[in-house]
Amino acid sequence: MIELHSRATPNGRKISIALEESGLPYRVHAVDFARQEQKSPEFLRLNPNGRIPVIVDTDPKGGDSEGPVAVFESGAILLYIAEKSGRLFADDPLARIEALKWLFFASSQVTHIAMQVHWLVRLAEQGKPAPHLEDYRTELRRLYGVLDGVLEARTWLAGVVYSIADIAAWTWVERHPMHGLTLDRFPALEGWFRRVEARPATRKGYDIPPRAKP
Ligand SMILES: N[C@@H](CCC(=O)N[C@@H](CS)C(=O)NCC(=O)O)C(=O)O
Repeated sequence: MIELHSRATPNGRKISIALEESGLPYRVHAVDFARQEQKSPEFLRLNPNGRIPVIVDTDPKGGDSEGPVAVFESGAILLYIAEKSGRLFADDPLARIEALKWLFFASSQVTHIAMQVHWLVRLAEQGKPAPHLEDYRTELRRLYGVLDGVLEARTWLAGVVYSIADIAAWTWVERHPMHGLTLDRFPALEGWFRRVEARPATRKGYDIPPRAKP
């Protein structure tokens, strides 16, 4: 069984969406940021970086480990889910490299620049200084252009197979309205965005764990 410790944020959603796609059984543990549960000693034993998402596989197969395995960093968790389920990743070695290229691009470039924009927009909303917000927005728009370029000739980021690379990029592109951006100038990206959005697993995984009603 996979135990998912998460929250419905862009990085957390990557994992709930991938788990829904994978068909693997899992149980959800909502992490309460208001109570700083992600910084508790118990959580830090799972992820010393004190951030969600984290999974604990109580029944890992392969490797030398006999006990549960904890995995943190959304990109590593996505790979773990793809390997364990045999889904969301191509079989052919070259196609796997193609998926890895875009998984790393999404997990590093897109995720980190989008996170900068996210936090700066939040600061601006609170009336606080948000230095270099426009610079980060410009860079995020440039990254949208890179995604748009590759998607002009393909259905999914890695080619014909829907993969963990698509999920890793989608949850951050999904925040474009909050980030003050549109997809209007990126028709291929917009088409891909709608295709991922329409998948039943995306719809279901998006609200896992459900946000507490205010
Ligand atoms: N590089 C990490 C980033 C994880 C991350 O930043 N998670 C955020 C939520 S989206 C978090 O836990 N924030 C709470 C905190 O920083 O205390 C990953 O991809 O898993």
